[in-house]
Amino acid sequence: MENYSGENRCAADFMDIASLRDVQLSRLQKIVAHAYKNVEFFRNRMDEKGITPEDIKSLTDIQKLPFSKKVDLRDTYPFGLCAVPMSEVVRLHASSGTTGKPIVVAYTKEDLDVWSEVMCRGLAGAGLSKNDIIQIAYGYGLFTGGLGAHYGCETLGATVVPASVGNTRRQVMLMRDFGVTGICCTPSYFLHLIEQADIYGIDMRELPVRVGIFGAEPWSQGMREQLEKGAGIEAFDIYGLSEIIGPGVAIECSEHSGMHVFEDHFYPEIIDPDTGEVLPDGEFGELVLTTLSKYAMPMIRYRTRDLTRIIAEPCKCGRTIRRIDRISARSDDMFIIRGVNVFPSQIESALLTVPGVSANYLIILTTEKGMDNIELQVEMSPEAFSDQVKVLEDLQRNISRAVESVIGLRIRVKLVAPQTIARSEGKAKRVLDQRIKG
Ligand code: DLL
Repeated sequence: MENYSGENRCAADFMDIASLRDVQLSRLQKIVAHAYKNVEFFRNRMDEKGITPEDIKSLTDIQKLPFSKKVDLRDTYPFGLCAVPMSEVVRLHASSGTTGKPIVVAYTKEDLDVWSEVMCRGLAGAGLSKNDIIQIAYGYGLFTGGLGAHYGCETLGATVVPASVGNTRRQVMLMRDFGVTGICCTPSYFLHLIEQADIYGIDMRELPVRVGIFGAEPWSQGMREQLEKGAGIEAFDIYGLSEIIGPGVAIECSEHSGMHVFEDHFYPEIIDPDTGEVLPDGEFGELVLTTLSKYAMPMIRYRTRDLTRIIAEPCKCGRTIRRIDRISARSDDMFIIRGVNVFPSQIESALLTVPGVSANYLIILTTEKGMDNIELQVEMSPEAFSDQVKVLEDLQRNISRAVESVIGLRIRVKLVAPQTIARSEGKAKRVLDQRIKG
């Protein structure tokens, strides 16, 4: 990769701000012209607003451009947003979503190079190098996690173990036998790996694994502590989405105070999700991303639905690219219960402040006598597992209080024995909505 020194640093991450803004503007102008010329959807939307690519004279002019959304990808399924002929497309990925048709994303050879570059920069910033053996336990296939991490690790020059998801016993065996030093998977799956290793008599803390690259789903600080303590590793949060490129849009550095956005390739904005108004750096809202250098399927001002804020203050690591805060929630994940807006991530954060619980939980929404109810099923950690009623009651009360203090609603807590809540190999399913609709 150009400018990658092999010592955890890539010059592009440390560019002076004025040069970075120049790079962003010239890339933005080029990509908007490309999208306008080659994608009917973007041309129509811009024409409706009376905007032409020539109107983009400064970075703030991006605000004149129309937003795009997931529904636009669905409506143009499968290739309606492609900006190059199919002969230039070398890869397709798709994200299943919860309803209807998947959304499809396409890459040229150069787009794949950009993806590999950002992943490589991120992995290097997390302290990984060509001397590491990295196991990839994100799914390979249409999901972007596996292949995205794979190409990044290869660009870094690391030794890749392309394990994909599943077969947990074999995953643990490979980690031990190959002397794996880095692992990429969802945080919930890594928690499962730690637990299973324990059952097979392997203490993950004694294995050489020292770095975990975890993303694809929201996870809390409490979860980080469980993963780091349980495996003796340093955990890094990585963010991305298929529509923009896949994993590698942003990742933590070793300061762990937000994720650096590779903003020479992905331009971030935060908007008020209700009004669409652009918010100043530091304010929480919906993340909007524009791809500055992806040519097969450029995305202009894509509304991610992910809620966060931009951290513009300089990071201690010296990288000049700005950070985003941990994704606190996805606006689609929010549920409304008795008139109160609740995000699953709020429940996880509160839950994991209580000692003696594991990060395996399930939120079950039901209707009882016409009223919405939340039941929180929580697995106890094996150490805290007890048959003493008093101990269990205390724990239940502590969890209930901790959650109530955050969401303002009384919830029912049901403690369940270790290993009873179904594990997921990819993104964990945290909410079961069994409410009667209508
Ligand atoms: O999940 C890409 C990815 C793979 C990211 C591996 C990181 C690691 P999608 O399946 O399209 O792509 O889902 C994207 O997942 O809009 C967020 O809501 C959520 N998400 C991804 N990373 C994080 C994270 C991949 N670190 C959607 N924290 C995004 C919270 C995340 N949510």
